[in-house]
Amino acid sequence: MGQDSLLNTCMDAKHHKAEPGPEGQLYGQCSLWKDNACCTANTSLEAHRDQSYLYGFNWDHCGVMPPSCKRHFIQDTCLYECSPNLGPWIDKADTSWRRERILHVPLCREDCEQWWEDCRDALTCKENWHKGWDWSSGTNRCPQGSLCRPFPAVFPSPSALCERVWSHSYRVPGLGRGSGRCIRLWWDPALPNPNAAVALFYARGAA
Ligand code: FOL
Repeated sequence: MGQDSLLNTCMDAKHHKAEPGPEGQLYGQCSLWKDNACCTANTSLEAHRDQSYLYGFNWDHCGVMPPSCKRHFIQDTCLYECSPNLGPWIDKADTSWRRERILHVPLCREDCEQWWEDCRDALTCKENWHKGWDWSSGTNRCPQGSLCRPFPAVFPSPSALCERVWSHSYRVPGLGRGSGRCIRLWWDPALPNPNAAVALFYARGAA
């Protein structure tokens, strides 16, 4: 694959647009991507809802997830649905609900550390949130035999959380935000998307 096809592209997944483009308004935390996005305005709104139509996923499967923690999962949803800069890490997926996935996106250390720290008081019953839930009620419930435990017991380190929760969508290579070599979940909304240059760097290496 040439480097151009890795840049400014959307994965072929459940809710992604065919091509990235400007969206006049994206909702809330997803507004960082409004200049160029793979998500529609409606997807950005749904990204902020509990048990949204996107995946019917229940963050509160072990009691209410603290808002300080939930905002990181919302931000992850925004990046996953909206980012046009994940091309170098798009991989085939053989699941019913998407043809492509992201694999081993190098997430900046600070973004992962803050996520883990802000989720210290949250509870979960599973390490991999992609598979193995009980969906019989229409939303994900903890499967029989899996107990709700504090996040630090399920995810002993920041990288354990970021790498394992979504089946290695991310890796955390220990690169800092300033390196220009890692993907950021958060940035100053007054600045342009810093991840475009990161994708360019990795697309060149992969070409
Ligand atoms: N964020 C990131 N960074 N990467 C992702 O891959 C990602 N994926 C989702 C949300 N945010 C993400 C989508 N989440 C199921 C569970 C979670 C989910 C999508 C679908 C689900 O239906 N799980 C079933 C198995 C379905 C199947 O594999 O066919 C289950 O057994 O629980």
